[in-house]
Amino acid sequence: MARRVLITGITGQDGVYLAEQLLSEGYQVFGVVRGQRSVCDPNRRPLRPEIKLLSGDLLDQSSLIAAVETAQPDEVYNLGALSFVPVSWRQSNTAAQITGVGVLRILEAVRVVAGVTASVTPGANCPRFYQASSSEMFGKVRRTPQNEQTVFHPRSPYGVAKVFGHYMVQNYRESYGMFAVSGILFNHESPLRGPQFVTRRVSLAAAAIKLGLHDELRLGNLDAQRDWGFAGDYVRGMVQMLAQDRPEDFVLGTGVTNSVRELVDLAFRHVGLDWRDYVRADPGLLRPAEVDSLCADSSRARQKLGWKPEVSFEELVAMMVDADLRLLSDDREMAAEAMLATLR
Ligand code: GDR
Repeated sequence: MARRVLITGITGQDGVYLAEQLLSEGYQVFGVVRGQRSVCDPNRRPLRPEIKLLSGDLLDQSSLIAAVETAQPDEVYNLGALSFVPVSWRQSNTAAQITGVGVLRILEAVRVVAGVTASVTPGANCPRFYQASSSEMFGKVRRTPQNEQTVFHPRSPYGVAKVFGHYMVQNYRESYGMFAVSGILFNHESPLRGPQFVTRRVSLAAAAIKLGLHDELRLGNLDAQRDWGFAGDYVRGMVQMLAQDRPEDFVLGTGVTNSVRELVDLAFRHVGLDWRDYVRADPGLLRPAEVDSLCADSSRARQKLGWKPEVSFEELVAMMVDADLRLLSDDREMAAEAMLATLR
């Protein structure tokens, strides 16, 4: 019998890569979607038809119980969230409900359907659970690099909500003996990244300007520094975390930090342009509180999981710019227009 997996956030970047990996390993994949499929599929790759989509919402407890009952999963990955950090200031309550309390709802759905109570044998017949925790939880860091022991100091409602979810996972593990783990993932990107995130915004702009479709790029904080890796490497790590003998949290990141300025320089140089001729700082894109710099210490994942990132920052940027050059050259009418609109 094929192993069964239920994924929330299946229409997002990580959901697409994870589903592809698990399908290739012979899993039967179920995805939770909110009534309708995501209309904005940046790379226009439809979800694989083998995936069974179930209606459900992280805001709605009973819909999650129904999804878990239907899927009868061996594993659950909670990748659903309001993942664009700036939105979490404008919709802080929704961010808290989806990104924070949503974790509790899906954990509770798993626990209730499996019939696990504090008095039952720990972990009995209960699906394994993966939570997408985030380096945004570290926020204002005093120590670098950051690992599983680093103290959290989130700087956005998004980060605060992720901390709540992170501790709920730990609490369900300790209260019920569930195999529930959090992967604390640093920024991970790909050609499937949504156009609002900085790497994709830059790769789209570099490609569009090169092709004469656009003439400038407005950005916020050029000094922000992130540890950027390739999403395909990170979903591999998620799967490895659920395959361990014992439930444990892991940090995944490259250990290499670059600034937004360095990202822009690399992307524009890749298409033979000087970024200084096109990039304009826009104070309207600054955040109320910023995470200045992040750098991962993923030595525990490297030792215990044998995980390591395969794609360098330079390769990642080239991959994303090349994909956007293809996207914008292939189809100037439809998808390209929608993508370009995000730069305006
Ligand atoms: P982040 O990703 O907030 O780190 O969260 P994002 O790409 O949005 O920002 C990274 C950094 O770039 C700076 N920046 C800009 N960002 C955006 N989006 N647009 C701009 O124009 C711009 N100019 C400068 C930001 O200020 C920031 O410092 C991502 C998300 O995927 C989260 O869901 C996830 O949890 C973390 O990564 C790990």
